[in-house]
Amino acid sequence: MKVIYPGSFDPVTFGHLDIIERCAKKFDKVIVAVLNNSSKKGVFTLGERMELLREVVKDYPNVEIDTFSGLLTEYANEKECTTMVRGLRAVSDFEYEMQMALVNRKLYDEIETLFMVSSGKYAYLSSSIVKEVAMFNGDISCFVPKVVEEALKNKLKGGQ
Ligand code: COD
Repeated sequence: MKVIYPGSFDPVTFGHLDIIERCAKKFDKVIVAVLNNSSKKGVFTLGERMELLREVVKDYPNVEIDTFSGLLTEYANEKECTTMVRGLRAVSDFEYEMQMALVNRKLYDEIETLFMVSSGKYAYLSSSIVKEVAMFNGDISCFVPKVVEEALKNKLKGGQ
């Protein structure tokens, strides 16, 4: 079975990676689909986010890094894949995730969203928290892979 794991990944954290690794073990193919959103400027460019993801999943041959713009349901249709995976950290994620799953199914009735519960040790982790800690020179080594830590430090040094 093939699944799509969509998101912003700005940048990828150990929380995302945990979901990707668990999916790679359960499914034949995992497409990590990075949103290309020209109206919302992230810290990392689309190319940088994809490059970091490629680096951290390089040991998983069944994981592909791709990008999409516009509606996720249209992308899913193009990819002939009707199963989405989303991570659930806390009750606070649930409302947004439920809304998104229902809207997606309304747009494309074959779409199913599978929720994977976060590993307890990453349940507090988000890309935004990591960026905030890094901005104040906090230690982010337990939140993101080394390559992401370095890329984020370089970004912030460059004043971007
Ligand atoms: N542990 C477990 N899961 C985690 C963790 C963690 N620590 N951190 C993040 N996750 C999960 C998130 O819950 C999410 O499932 C996934 O990882 C990606 O997270 P983000 O934050 O990188 O990505 P999002 O949530 O911003 O992605 C939103 C989309 C880009 C998927 C969404 O906006 C979208 O599909 N946009 C396209 C337009 C569209 O189709 N809209 C209609 C749908 S409502």
